[in-house]
Amino acid sequence: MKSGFVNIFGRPNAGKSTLLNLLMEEKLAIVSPKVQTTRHRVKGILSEKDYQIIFSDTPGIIDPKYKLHERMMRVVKNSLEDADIALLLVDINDDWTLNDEIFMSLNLKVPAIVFINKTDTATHERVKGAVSFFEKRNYCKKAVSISALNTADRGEILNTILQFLPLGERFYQEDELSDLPTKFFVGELIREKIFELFQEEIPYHSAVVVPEYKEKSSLIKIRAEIIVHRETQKAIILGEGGKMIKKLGSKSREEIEKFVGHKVFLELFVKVKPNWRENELQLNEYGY
Ligand SMILES: Nc1nc2c(ncn2[C@@H]2O[C@H](COP(=O)(O)OP(=O)(O)OP(=O)(O)O)[C@@H](O)[C@H]2O)c(=O)[nH]1
Ligand SMILES: [Mg+2]
Repeated sequence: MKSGFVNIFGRPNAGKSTLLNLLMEEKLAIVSPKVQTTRHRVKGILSEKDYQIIFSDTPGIIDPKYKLHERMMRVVKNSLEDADIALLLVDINDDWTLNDEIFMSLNLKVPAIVFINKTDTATHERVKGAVSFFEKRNYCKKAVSISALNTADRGEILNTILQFLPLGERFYQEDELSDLPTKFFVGELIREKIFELFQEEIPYHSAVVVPEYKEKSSLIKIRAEIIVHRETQKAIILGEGGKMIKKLGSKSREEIEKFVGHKVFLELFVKVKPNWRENELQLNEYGY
């Protein structure tokens, strides 16, 4: 039996959350074309007959500008400490040298596999170049080119990881998928729709909390609050005559129903908390 923690690191937008979802064959982590989507560590527990892998998706590595960012980078640091294997993810179209500098600065003490992602968007030559660039690096045990959007790549990715996974017993029950409560995923799915529907600073100035999640016989009743910095942002989220929040509500509800496999009644509220990203108490309250 093999078992261990396999934590995914990389720059924002490299495709870390997409990779977690591919490996889990389940949408556990939210994804968007915008940077800095992920703010938490999201564990995905993959249990098979002869192995258990506890994957962790982490926030993209950045220079922190706000207390929120500092908390996000703390998540990265904690994930570095308990990893058995580090998966370093690079967008093939990103600056390789910059990625390399970041990977070196992590001072990894565990085997690292570099996955060069989004190879569906690059030429064969460029892919070969990236593999040979990274496989020469000291921290890199193996460099593999992948596309996290291509389900056909899942088998090879898993086989590569299994080569480095330590022997050991399971850490979690076989039927556990994650260590986070359903409420967390509900909040994240709403946040994903905020990334999809709103532009510029709005997704970055928003947090979502779920104070109520009640299972009734015929449906699940959920109350969620969207926290923003300013009244003007609240007005944008509400939209003219409440048009936007209605759209956000129905898109979120569809995703949540898919996730929980049940009919959902979702109520959304918008609250203004100036500068919540810099407020320790509010960051605690919102789960960061
Ligand atoms: N073409 C292509 N797009 C991809 C691939 N993998 C991910 N993407 C896209 O890249 C964007 C970013 O993906 P995410 O999974 O959110 O990236 P992330 O690394 O988790 O980003 P942060 O959470 O912001 O750090 C999304 O639009 C994905 O659909 C891939 O293999 N090929
Ligand atoms: Mg992510």
